[in-house]
Amino acid sequence: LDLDTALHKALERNELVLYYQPKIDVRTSQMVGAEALMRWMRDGKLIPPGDFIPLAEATGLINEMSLWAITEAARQAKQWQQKFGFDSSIAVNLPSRLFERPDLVDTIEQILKAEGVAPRAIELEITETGLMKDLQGVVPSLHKLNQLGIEISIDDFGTGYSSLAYLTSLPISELKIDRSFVRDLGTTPQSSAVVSAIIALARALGLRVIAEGVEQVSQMEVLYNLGCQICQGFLFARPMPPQDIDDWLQQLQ
Ligand code: G
Ligand code: G
Ligand code: NA
Ligand code: MN
Repeated sequence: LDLDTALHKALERNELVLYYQPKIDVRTSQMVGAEALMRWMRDGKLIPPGDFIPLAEATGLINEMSLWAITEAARQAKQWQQKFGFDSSIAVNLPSRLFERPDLVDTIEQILKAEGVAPRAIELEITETGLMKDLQGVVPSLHKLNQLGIEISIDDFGTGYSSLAYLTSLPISELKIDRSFVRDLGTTPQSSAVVSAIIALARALGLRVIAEGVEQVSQMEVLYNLGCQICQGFLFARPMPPQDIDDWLQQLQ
């Protein structure tokens, strides 16, 4: 079985699973959201996304997989709402090519209706590079998603080439500082300059800002001092199966 065929079957056979990584407000240490990250349970082994997402993107299967991820994340959000009163959102990664589907927004709206969750229960992450690659193609859908009440986060921010002027007109809610800048915080002065500029930009545009890939207390402290209070990374929690998030939510009660 080649990998492509196996991946098609994986989707049919429900072998894909979502792991969740908490987003933490460092002032309170509380979970204020989570990012859904795909895994493939293949023959009892958990395959990381790096080993199958690139192939799925190359073949186009990623579109179907992403719609599955939205459905699964919505179902999970509903369950956490009912069990724990969870009222923040789950972020799902969307590849930019999914925006080529003219029915994308309707499809997402229908998924959320069918799962019985409000649009704000789901947040969509799209990479800066993916966004800028096809701005004309993506922007109309972003506006429709925004009108529905679904928030958009720009992932890996700082690694692409955003037109800053254009950014002011986009219906986005969050900038997610790329982990490469976070990694170099404290070692190269340029990275704290970039992080500081992104935070200032977010402020000026009235957007939330979050840092990903936070692994060290020193990184968290620099981020906090520069004005970024929401962090995601191994320092707080790895991506984990939903049962483990239950424990986090239980503690909040
Ligand atoms: O979970 P992390 O461990 O290793 O993920 C590796 C890469 O795969 C990241 O770039 C992440 O954005 C991507 N990825 C993980 N889950 C999804 C998903 O559901 N959809 C898309 N498009 N990318 C994902
Ligand atoms: O931006 P993207 O969607 O690619 O981010 C998700 C990826 O980041 C996943 O592969 C996830 O496992 C990884 N990740 C999450 N926290 C950390 C961290 O603290 N350090 C590193 N190196 N990777 C992380
Ligand atoms: Na992401
Ligand atoms: Mn990212």
